Amino acid sequence: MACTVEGIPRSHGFRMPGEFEPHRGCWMLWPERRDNWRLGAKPAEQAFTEVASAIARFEPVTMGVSAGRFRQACACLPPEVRVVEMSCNDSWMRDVGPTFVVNDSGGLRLVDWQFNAWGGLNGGLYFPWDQDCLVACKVGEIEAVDRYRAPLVLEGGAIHVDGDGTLITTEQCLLNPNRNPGLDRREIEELLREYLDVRTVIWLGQGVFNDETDGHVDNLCCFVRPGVVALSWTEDRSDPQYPISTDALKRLETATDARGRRLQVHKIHQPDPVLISREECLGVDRVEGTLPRREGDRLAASYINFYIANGAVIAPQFGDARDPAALAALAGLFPDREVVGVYAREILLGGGNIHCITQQQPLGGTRREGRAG
Ligand code: KQY
Repeated sequence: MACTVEGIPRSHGFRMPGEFEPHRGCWMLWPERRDNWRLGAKPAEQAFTEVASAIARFEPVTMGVSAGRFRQACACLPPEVRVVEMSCNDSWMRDVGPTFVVNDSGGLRLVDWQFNAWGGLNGGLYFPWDQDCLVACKVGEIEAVDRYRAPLVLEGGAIHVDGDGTLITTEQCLLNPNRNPGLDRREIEELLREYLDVRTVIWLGQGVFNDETDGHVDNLCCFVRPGVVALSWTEDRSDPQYPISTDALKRLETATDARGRRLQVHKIHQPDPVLISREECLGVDRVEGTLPRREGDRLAASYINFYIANGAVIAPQFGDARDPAALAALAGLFPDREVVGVYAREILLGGGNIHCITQQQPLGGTRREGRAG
């Protein structure tokens, strides 16, 4: 059995590793909501199966599935994907799952954040979210990993770390009054330091235009390795994304990380605007309290929302003319990994992308040379 650990990870020698560090495997959740995924979630299930299959070529994948969908998910997924029964309100493992932390002697624990469905009753995306709140704990029980309960509303997609003391996030999300209204920037930074063992927090402003998560950083910018980030970009000055990306660029170029390095920023041009079609929005069940899908609404499409697996990068594709350039850019940034594109429009229609539906479980910590205490 796993237990709840009193105290804070930093003082016990635990830190959140970068996603590019070695993994034990990847966790996902099967699409659940008919008021989020169109056509009874059939197209989404196909897309989730493609993502799981792509990742499973490189590391073990576990899919959590609610009881009612269990047999059907088993029939869809390839045998190399482990399927476990796990209730959830929907399928966003990045946000409802644990954040794993490691220490230098092979220990692994997890941080179980507070979750309020991206804003609770003040702009949240659905109600209720009681089952989502149990997911991190259930993952810990299955893996026998002890957990810290963090007194902070935070989704995994709201942060990226370099594993070397630096975290990036957005003001739009983490300072949003619908997450932690009682905490100011300094108090939030202190909790991030304590629970993830980071020393430097780099604040970007807004997330990707129209991102319904209130601007998760994982759709805008991520670490490729310490000192190097990728940023979603547009050259179109009339696009509402332009001021967002230029502001982020300015902040990244003037920031220094926890080791005093200047960041190298690589721009990856976004696809042309992706809009919801009439047919797509008609396929979604309308339920009061869930963010409605409307014809013509722009989706927050970005190539940054990729998953880094052992030896691979699994990247979203949109059927856009810029898809090949994005894959080539990622191949240049990750020369030692295979870059695998997965057509991800169906995931985007649900409000996120590949990074949002995955959560890495790192290998237990290994001693890394040169790491400052
Ligand atoms: O991390 C994410 N992008 C989650 C989005 C939730 C969308 C619910 N419609």
